[in-house]
Amino acid sequence: MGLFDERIEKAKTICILGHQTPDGDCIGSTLAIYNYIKNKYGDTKVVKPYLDEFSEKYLILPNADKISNDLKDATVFDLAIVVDCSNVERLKDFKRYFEEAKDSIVFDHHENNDIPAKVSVVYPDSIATCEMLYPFFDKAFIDENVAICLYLGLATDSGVFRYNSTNRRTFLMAAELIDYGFDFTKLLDTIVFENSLSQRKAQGIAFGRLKLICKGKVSFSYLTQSDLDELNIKKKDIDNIIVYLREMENIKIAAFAYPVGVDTYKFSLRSKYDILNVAEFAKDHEGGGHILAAGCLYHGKIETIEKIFEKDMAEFIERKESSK
Ligand SMILES: [Mn+2]
Repeated sequence: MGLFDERIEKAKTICILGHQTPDGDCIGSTLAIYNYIKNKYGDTKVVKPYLDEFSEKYLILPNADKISNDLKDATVFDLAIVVDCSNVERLKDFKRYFEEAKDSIVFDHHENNDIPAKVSVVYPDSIATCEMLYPFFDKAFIDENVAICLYLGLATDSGVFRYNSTNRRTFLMAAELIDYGFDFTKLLDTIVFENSLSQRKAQGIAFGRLKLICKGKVSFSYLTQSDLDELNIKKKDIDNIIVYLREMENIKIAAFAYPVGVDTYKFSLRSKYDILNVAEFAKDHEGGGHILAAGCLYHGKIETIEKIFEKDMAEFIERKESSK
């Protein structure tokens, strides 16, 4: 029995936690583990997945309705399993469940993971947390419900098998998973490609403001809180805008800013080149992430922040390009 099953075996109550504003890999990992434990142990274990609010489109995943955002559970869990999250602060208020738990294990592929879990399984070379998890599962208990969740994380974190981090292992795993027979076309249409009318309108506003900065090397746009209010759209519904900003010719980095508090903007960053490690940029601005995808914070009015960001980013690119 592997280290994962061993720890589950010993626990009667288990919580599963992931990073704030959970994405496909985070939700996929959470539910893959939930469904796996249910398959293997039935109702002999109490398993509670807790995540921040996420888009309803994820309800296509089996048992997504079991994920709770309740912060008042009095259970002190025997085991906390943390997925796809590099820092306890990114667990937001759910970190209490982690800190109180008697045992803990973290599965993550972010660089610089510093979660003080009893067992840390961190593979920065892995394309997705779902990819890392797969070999830890006892194959006898993987079914369609586990496979579809793992597939989602693998597909979303690889940009649907397009990012240059995609490799032979990614496709081999995808091939094994689709043999379980779920509808992967419907899955990706629902979660990745289809948009609501207000999402399209938000994209319209962001595209209207789109500009090239840093001598054409960076595509940049933003949405404000009043944009979100007017369209009655939530932050979780605008997380794909950065994807479109990245899909532009001749740029090296894409940046998209959106409000995360009063006069505080989160900048989502995507790089097209390894030498422009946006995680390194983000680390200097209250953020973090991966080489090609990261996020950071700026405080102030967007008109001011935009100029400061452009200056910081221009310096960063200059420094990196001159030292290569
Ligand atoms: Mn991930």
